Amino acid sequence: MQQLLDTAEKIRTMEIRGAGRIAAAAARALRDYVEMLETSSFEEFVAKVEKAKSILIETRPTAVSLPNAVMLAGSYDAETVEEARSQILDNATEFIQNADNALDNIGEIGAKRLRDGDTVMTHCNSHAALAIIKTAHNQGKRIKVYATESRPRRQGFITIKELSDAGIDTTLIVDSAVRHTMKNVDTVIVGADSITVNGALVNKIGTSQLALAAHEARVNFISAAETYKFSPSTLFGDLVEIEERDPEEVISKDKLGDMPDVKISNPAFDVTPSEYIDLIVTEAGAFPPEMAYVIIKEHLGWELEKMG
Ligand code: RUB
Repeated sequence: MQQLLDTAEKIRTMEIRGAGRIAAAAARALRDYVEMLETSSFEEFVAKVEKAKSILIETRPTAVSLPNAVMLAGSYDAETVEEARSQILDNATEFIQNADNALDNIGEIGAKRLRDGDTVMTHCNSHAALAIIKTAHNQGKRIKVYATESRPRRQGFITIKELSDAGIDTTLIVDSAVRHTMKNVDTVIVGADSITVNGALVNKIGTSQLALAAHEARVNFISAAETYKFSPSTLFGDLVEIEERDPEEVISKDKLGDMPDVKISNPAFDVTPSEYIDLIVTEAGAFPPEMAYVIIKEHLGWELEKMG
């Protein structure tokens, strides 16, 4: 259990971050936990596995990749401990492998949308978005990238390191320079924490500003998202919870000084409506956001019928 708790803590504190990495880490933690789990009855096994799943799911509320990973990796239909254990080990291993392959496919599919000489803007740090940019670069296309700083946690610094290590022409901008810079951009590519059944994109705070500026400047706006980033529960009316993080991420109490009346708001994600999104690139193909229901139905197997 300690290892699973450690992973949960790393996800909560963002030592492990990004919807895809969170999902893979959770699937791995569950697999390792189940592999070693010793119980005296099937009922005890079920109770402990379900407890472990909820510990992982409760770490961060917005990225649907987390409950989807835990659901896909941790599913079983068995009557004995050994049967259930073996199914979970297989499902978790398959999830991790599929997630890895999905990134390669997203890179290949998305790179077709970039031309030699294109300038891309990206936000935060998304391995799916970067897979597209790196694949296009590896195909010999000359791609320039504007990467936003992404306050308050500055994940843009991770992005510029990854891009410059890959030899890609990279420029860092502050978040407030997005609209000013958009006139130089051909395509915006961002990741996804969740995509709702109506095709709205939930991603790092500020994503919707990129989308608005792209829309105004008639620049393409693409989200790169594995199919496990689509949210089945939105089909049943649930809203995606926007994580509100510690104000200390924005400004420390020391720096704030003597201003007890000042409140600080630190929403970690925002929502971009589907009308601002040209394309969602998944491992199963490139879809318009209006097709979100089909992805949920066909790739996550969560159909309306199951409500009954
Ligand atoms: C990360 C973020 C990323 C998505 C997609 O937020 O918003 O754009 O998670 O990333 P945080 P990926 O840093 O708060 O986790 O494509 O790597 O899954």
